[in-house]
Amino acid sequence: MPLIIVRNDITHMQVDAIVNAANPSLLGGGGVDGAIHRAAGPGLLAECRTLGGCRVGEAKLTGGYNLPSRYVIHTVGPVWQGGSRGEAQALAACYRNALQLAIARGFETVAFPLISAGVYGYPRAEAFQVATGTIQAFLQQQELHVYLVLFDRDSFVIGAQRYRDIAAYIDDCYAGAHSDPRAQQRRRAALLECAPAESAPLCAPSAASFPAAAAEPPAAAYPGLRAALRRLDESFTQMLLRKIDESGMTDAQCYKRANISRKLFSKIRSDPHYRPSKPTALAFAIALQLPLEETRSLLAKAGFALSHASVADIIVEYFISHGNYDILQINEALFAFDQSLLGC
Ligand code: AR6
Repeated sequence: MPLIIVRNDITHMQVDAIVNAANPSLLGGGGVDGAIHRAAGPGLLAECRTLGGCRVGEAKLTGGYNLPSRYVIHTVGPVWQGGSRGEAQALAACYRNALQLAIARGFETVAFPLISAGVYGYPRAEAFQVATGTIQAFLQQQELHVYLVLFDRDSFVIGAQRYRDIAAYIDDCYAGAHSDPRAQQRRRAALLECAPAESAPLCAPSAASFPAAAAEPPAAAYPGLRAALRRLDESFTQMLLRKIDESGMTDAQCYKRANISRKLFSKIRSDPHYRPSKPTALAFAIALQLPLEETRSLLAKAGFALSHASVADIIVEYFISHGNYDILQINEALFAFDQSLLGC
């Protein structure tokens, strides 16, 4: 189900199918079309000649030849003519038809470029909105991993104003976290006091610091341990399932909002002691619209914290504190600041 935005050359994507932003002849061209034909080799052009072209908004399938992807879905985006000539509908049709073709062929992973946003002149921010909106709507009904592959490093995905706001928020948080020189001195002094006198490697315990192989089960060797283990706090999985029930959402609504695949969610649900990655735990906090304190509690269940030493954490905190729980927008911001995305 997830939509994943990545910065890459689409010809390097190892997926079931990459999508080509072609022209109606399907006989090659510049931009991503040229790159795909170069990487696939002459077999691709030979197969394209048999297809009889492709109309705007339609999608046709070929093999991937020398590409790492098994197939190529060719689609033709609209040429930008000012926006009032049905461009948005035509562009949305490109994504929908390519996605339907992928589902019909049983594909699990598909990668799209930003169709029409190059030679065809569609304004990039608007092309991006059509792409993400159409893919998201499709993924509400279908299970598929969709990559939106952006070639250029660009803040357009979140808009200049929001980019500036988040950058300012990050600056403030960093300033807050790093502007107390006395605290910094105390931390340094504490670190120096703990430093080993000799040049023993930090954090690498010597063999002698491990107890010899236990003759009896560990819990029996430490009185009270078994009882303490029975009093374990609510686990991540337990808290997650409780929060889903309290929210009134179904499981499927929750994992879809979290941009998490059904497979991963099933794994988490069936294991009371599952340890998710931090992006996964955060994605659920966002899907459940947890306020900051509860987000911290859910993260703590998985052994993580929200830290002002992490740009990604500050960005997530920015969105939560602004009451914005749209995971796509959060991921767009993380992408714009070169951070790992939530969910997946
Ligand atoms: N990987 C990912 N994205 C890429 C790559 C790449 N290797 N190369 C370019 N892009 P365009 P269009 C991005 O012009 O606007 C061709 O001549 C690029 O930065 O390839 O639909 C066809 O034959 C941009 O964001 O496609 C048609 O005549 C996006 O891909 C015409 O161009 C689309 O740019 C189609 O124009």
